[in-house]
Amino acid sequence: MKIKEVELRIIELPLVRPFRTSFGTQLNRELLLMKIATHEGTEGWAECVAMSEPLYSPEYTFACQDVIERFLLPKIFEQGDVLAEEVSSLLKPFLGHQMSKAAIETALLDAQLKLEGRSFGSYLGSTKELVDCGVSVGISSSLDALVSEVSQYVHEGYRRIKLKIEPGWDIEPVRTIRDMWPDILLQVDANQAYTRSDFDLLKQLDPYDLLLIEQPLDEHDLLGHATLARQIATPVCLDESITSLESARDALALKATTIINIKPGRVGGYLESVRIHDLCVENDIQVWCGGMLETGIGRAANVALASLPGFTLPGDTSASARYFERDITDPFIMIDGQLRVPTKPGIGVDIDRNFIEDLTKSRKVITA
Ligand code: SMG
Ligand code: MG
Repeated sequence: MKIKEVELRIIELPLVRPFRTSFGTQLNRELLLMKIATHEGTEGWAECVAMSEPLYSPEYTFACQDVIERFLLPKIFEQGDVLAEEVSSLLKPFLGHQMSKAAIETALLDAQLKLEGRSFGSYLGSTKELVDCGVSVGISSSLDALVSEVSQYVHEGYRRIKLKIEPGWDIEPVRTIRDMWPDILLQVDANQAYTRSDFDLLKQLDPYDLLLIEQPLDEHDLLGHATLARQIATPVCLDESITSLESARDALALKATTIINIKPGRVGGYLESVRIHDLCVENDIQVWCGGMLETGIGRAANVALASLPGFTLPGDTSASARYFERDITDPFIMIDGQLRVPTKPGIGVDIDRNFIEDLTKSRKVITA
């Protein structure tokens, strides 16, 4: 592919309800959209999943725009003709910035697959037409509010509930939800909110038959996770700590994780995600697809990824209505707890350009 120009646009969409995690509360989803126009005549789209502040990971929207503009795109332009499959090795000299790199690789892949007339799912190795959906439930203002939110999701058909937890909001909410729904698939996510001195507390989650506990400790504390995993019955699942195939391999070897949450942005793209998926399949490790409050663009690609055979647990791939009143693509509608994998060429969604225009905070076009 030969890139003609790249459009970087920061948009902001209101969330249908505030989303509170152990690191903060979000009312809106600000994100960076990328559109790549190629000399071959196709257009590729991607969203960069970084948040507006460096709280989930070191990346944040404006820094992504900066690194993309200042370092990553010039390197790609220098290459002239470029394939999506070459992006990660071309950008390897620049350390970190996985979400920014993932956006470039994904937009190129979208453009490339549109030219080939091939869908994202078919290219990645999809084996399913439908994927099971879970939903991530933020920290609530009260147990009553939590019960009412979970109850709504259960009635809508979500096949798995994930509760965000933090010190002071853990055992009690889990007990409440487990007592009300004894059979539902239930898991928790701490986003690094605990320390090595909290193991006794986390052990108190053992009776509630949780599928897993996601990222209880600091992202760099693999040894702490391995120690915790030996002391509690709930399986430990890493999210923030897994930033590449190598880190996944290390975490598995150390037994710091027994299940992996794959988020394409966090690991540098969908191609690295497939490599991690393959590693997990070889080692009989369950995987599921994480979420970053994506719009329909990122969701479409995630749903395609989640349809690979190793994704055996429901993902944080919820319906558009879970996040936004109105999505920037044709909405993802959940039927019987599942989303349909797009089959049109590329990412395979129709983009609502007029709506994107209304949501735009800044726009920049960079010519190759
Ligand atoms: O996309 O449904 C979604 C959000 C899922 O909880 C979710 N993501 O740590 O897994 C996680 C968080 C990261 C984003 S929180 C703002
Ligand atoms: Mg998580």
